[in-house]
Amino acid sequence: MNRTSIRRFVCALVLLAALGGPGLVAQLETQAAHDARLQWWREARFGLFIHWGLYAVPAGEWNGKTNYGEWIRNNAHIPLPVYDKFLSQFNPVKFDADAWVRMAKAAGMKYIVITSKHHDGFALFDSKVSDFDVMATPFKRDILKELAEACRKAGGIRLCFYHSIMDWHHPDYLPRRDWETDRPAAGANFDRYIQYMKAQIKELITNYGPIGVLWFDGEWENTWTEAYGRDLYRYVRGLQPDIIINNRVGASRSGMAGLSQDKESAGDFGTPEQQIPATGLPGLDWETCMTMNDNWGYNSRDKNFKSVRTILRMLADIASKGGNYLLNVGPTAEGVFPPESVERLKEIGAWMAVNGESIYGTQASPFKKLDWGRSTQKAIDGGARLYLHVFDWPADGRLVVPGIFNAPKKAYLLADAKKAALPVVRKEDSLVVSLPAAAPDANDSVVVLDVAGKIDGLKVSRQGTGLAKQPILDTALAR
Ligand code: H79
Repeated sequence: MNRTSIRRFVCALVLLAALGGPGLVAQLETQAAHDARLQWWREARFGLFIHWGLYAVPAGEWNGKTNYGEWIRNNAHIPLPVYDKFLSQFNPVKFDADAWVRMAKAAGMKYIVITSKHHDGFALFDSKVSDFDVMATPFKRDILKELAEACRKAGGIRLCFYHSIMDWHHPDYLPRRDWETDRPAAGANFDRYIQYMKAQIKELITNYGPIGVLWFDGEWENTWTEAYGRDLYRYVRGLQPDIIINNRVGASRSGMAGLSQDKESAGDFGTPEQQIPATGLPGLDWETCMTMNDNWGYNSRDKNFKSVRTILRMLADIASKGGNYLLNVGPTAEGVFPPESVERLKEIGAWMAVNGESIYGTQASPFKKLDWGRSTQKAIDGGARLYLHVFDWPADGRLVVPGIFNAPKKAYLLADAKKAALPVVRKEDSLVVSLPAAAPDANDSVVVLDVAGKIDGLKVSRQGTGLAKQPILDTALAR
């Protein structure tokens, strides 16, 4: 075997291991029960991530350096007693849970994942087992309670929590940061830390539930094991049987690609971070989480926001590969979303209002590659409906859909309320749709193509090749 084929072989092995079955999950439920539990999440496709906590107070700046985010305590080596002072400065008087939920819903998002606790250990809720919580700030309002209320009132959107396993604040958490000389580890007891974490999780599920997803993170330190992960997974499912839990509950994630390597590992879905898998991952549930600029937590200087075009094309790309998109906002210490985020959410919502049907409840593309964009699909009566996401509107007005052997039934623009038929002809193994001269949307125009029977194309969605070295941003998306 040459180098390339060895690499391919290893990739295939990794993929097979990942596809090998749900392991722990299979012990707890049948495939049908599993599918029923994940159904809302698979259909949702688009969610809002919110990173909010004490780190919003310094807003990315410490001792003249301005490139910090939610990791500021660790990266700027801020001693605990100094960081604790942010407690008295956290007073987000402009926080309006209803407004946040309204913005997420208007953007077409179906769930919100907010940091109940990030690595710094600060709880955004009223925790009876911790003094390092929002009730110890001048704000003294249970933020998660207000969000849970707002979601319940609004309907159609699920509240979910991000909860960090790693904790830089709790005395029993181990290991200490290697730069921390003022916090001796003597006397710390990691099992006692786990009891504390479980107590907080019980509060989250009992007082704010039912919740959609419990999204763990910070599982990579050597104190956390797969056995702890399996135990935690069972514990959480025991508290709320229909909850969904990400794969970072366990200890077998492979780096930022976010997919579990061990088929026995705990967790319901993979979590690629700041990247989109190069291809679809048949049989795997996954969600790409991504920042809108370069930081998760609020950084007042970070103006490197992705364009609406990039975000929308990423959403289509991810859906075309069978994944979800969890897009982040980092609110300010006053309690508002940065204006750049508000603006983008609005524009995304305008596109979703017209084209949401091409995202929600869709399946991965049947095509290997589409030069002009991406596709998603849905089963319909007697056939399949293809949603052709056209990024590059063909100058000659001919949209070539390659490698499809089904008979065409009807084509129209999703933006056309009248659904006026677009002519479709067969040319060898392609269908060719005749398009109007102007694209209805400069970022992503969706053409609906209904065909008879199941799609005879590839069963695997591919766009790009290989799982290794996945690009953070497929540059074609940003063109
Ligand atoms: O909450 C946001 C970030 O603060 C958090 N995850 C998102 C959702 C995050 N924590 N760390 N990182 C992101 C980057 C950390 C990467 C590493 Fe590793 C941890 C490199 C080595 C240890 C993860 C585990 C990647 C490889 C192994």
